[in-house]
Amino acid sequence: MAKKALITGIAGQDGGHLAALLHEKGYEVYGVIRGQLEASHPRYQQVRTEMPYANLIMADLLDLSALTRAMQEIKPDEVYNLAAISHVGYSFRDPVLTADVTGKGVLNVLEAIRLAGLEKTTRFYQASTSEMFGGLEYNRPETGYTEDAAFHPRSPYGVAKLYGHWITKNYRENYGMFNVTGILFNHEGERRGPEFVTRKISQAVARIKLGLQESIELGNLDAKRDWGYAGDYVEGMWRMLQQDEPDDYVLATGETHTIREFCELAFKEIGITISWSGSGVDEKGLNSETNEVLIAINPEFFRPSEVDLLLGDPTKAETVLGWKRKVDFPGLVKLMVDHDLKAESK
Ligand code: NAP
Ligand code: G4F
Repeated sequence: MAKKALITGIAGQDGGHLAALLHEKGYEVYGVIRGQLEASHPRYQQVRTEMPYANLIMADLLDLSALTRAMQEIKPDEVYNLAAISHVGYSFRDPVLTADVTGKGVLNVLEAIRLAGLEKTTRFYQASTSEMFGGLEYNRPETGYTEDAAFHPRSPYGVAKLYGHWITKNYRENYGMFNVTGILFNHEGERRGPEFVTRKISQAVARIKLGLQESIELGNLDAKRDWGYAGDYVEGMWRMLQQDEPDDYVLATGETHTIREFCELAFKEIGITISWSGSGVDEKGLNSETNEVLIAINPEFFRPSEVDLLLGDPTKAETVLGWKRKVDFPGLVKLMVDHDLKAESK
């Protein structure tokens, strides 16, 4: 009998990669999406076209009754809780909704599993995040954050995720549930939402090359992130649920790069070298041959508090799970720009 997997947030970046992976592995794939499952709704249409094999269920993470019904009907072997308000910048603007969905939503999914009487049989994955660490100087290990590093979230999103992280571990201890947390560092790719910085840059670079846009406005160029490829990371999620015992794992590359470096590499893909001039909000990224302004700073994209540096140590995942990322940083930038050049040419 095929195993059944239920993915909340199947319409998101990771949801799409994970659904494809599980389908390939022979799972019956179920996905939770918001909305009314109207055939005419563009979001529904898109998911339907991309994942014709997936069984879609309408439910909101805020709706315990809908989640419980889904658990009772499907009786999934594995639940991957990927749904969240996941944009850090947005979480400062809507902290209450972020707490409800990204924090308490996790409790709703765990309770739905228990109410359906599946707490001894269903395995649960929680999408925890490197944002929980906060990147502050005092808690920053030189070789990267491990599973045991101290947390100090710097955004309403990070705080909500920390609740989700601990309630997942708490239910593991209280009820003996097979609950794992994946503390994932940033992962990107061709499915990344355009509101995140890497995709914003790769789309802009493609559009600039095609003459559809003149320049791009960004916020903090000096923040550093440990960026991997989402396709590699969903493999790690699956491996976590196949172990004999539930545990917590960091997935990361062990390298960190600035937004500035991402810009430089992305423009290099279309044959442009960026030279920088000015500082602070007046800094500009220029085409080094023509002096045309391609990158400008807009303080609108600054955050009230920033995570300056994220660097993860994936040693545990590599040794215990046998997981290893395949795509490196230049490979990731190239993959995204190539994809957007094709997409924007259509
Ligand atoms: P994403 O693209 O933003 O996807 C999140 C999904 O959650 C979206 O499809 C969204 O639905 C859904 N959602 C939001 N609110 C909901 C609600 N109230 N009820 C039901 N569904 C709801 O995020 P992602 O990049 O795939 O990340 C997956 C998970 O990993 C998230 O929990 C994120 O916080 C976490 N994470 C991501 C990264 C990363 O670098 N990508 C790193 C660490 C952790 P709509 O499509 O309808 O908006
Ligand atoms: O791409 P970002 O919005 O991702 P961020 O904040 O690191 O969060 C992502 O990764 C987390 C894991 O560490 C996930 F938990 C979370 O769900 C999400 O997937 O911003 C990255 C950096 C930040 O320092 C931001 O200030 O880029 C900086 N940045 C500079 N200009 C910008 C922009 N970010 C965005 N979104 N837009 C800009 O114009």
